[in-house]
Amino acid sequence: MRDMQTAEAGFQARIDEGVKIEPKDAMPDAYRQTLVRQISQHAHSEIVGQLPEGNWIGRAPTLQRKAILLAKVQDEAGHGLYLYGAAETLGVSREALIEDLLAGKAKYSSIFNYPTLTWADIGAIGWLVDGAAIMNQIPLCRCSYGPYARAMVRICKEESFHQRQGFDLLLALARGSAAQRAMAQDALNRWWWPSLMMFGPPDEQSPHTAQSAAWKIKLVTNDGLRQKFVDQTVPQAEFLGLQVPDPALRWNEARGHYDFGPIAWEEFYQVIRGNGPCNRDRMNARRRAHADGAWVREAAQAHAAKQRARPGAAA
Ligand code: BYC
Repeated sequence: MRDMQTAEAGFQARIDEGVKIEPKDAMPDAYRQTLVRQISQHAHSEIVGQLPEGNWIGRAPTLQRKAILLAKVQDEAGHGLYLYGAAETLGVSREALIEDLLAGKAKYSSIFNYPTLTWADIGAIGWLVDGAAIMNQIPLCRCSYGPYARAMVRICKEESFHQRQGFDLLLALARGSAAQRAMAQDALNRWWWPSLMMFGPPDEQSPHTAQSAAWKIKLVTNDGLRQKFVDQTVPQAEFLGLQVPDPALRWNEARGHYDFGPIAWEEFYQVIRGNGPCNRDRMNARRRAHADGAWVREAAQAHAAKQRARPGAAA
């Protein structure tokens, strides 16, 4: 018992000094489990996150927009793969993580349980959802676990392109006809509050924040990031000429931040319990895609096995 306490104190001291933890280093089991939980949820979010946008690839209004959207959705698949790779360095298998997702045991981001009803929603996802994702992920580039922090560097670069393409799409609509402006406004109305929920529950209701902050997995709290996101995004909405759907939103000179209205946390908890508008559709689509891809996985494994069995192949 005393040995364990000494080991944990030693581990915490390394974290406090800013040392990066690497896969072969000793680490408390709870640290490992927290990372597996967070990184795998993050990976699942990237994979499920392809569905709402993928829904519009065949309906993009121009060839250029279609090429951009296709590239963005492919990037999200790549992010999922880097993140599953980062989780595997903690001793879990990708297959087991994916099984947990398909069995409905693992979470993915609440935001992907909302529908994409119009083309403007693609702009709103890029601008708001990727914007919120970057806000959360920039600090993760400095988190204590080396493979996660390094995966985040590339992901953040790509998310930054995603955010800009979303803003550019909405700018085109905002400068277009009255009907296009109305479509952009309607998308902002529907995506604003779910985007604020992406940062997770308020700090005082967040069971994991205190420990994750001590381990430098979380460098900024849920509420801290949410406030930064509001402060950054409101002037962008003004530039677009769109109205943020919050009558309580106002600049607070004394705080140097925007004040904003109450978030409907009951909706958030319903969504993460599986009762959002699209939870069932998303999981059914994922399960179907996984089953349809079985032959590709088998072929890839058979090819790898054949390569390994070649005379002269490295043992
Ligand atoms: N949705 O104590 P808390 C993207 C859960 S995708 C669902 O604050 P934590 C993109 C939380 O898991 C963006 N569940 O937890 C892709 C916990 O439940 P469990 C994904 C949520 O972990 C495609 C419980 O609520 N980004 O970039 O300290 C296209 C209590 O919460 C949510 C990441 O995953 C939610 N929104 O903090 C476009 C970033 N929020 O596990 C974009 C990495 C909370 O005890 N993750 N919960 O059952 C994180 O930074 C943290 O995990 C969170 C939550 C801030 C999300």
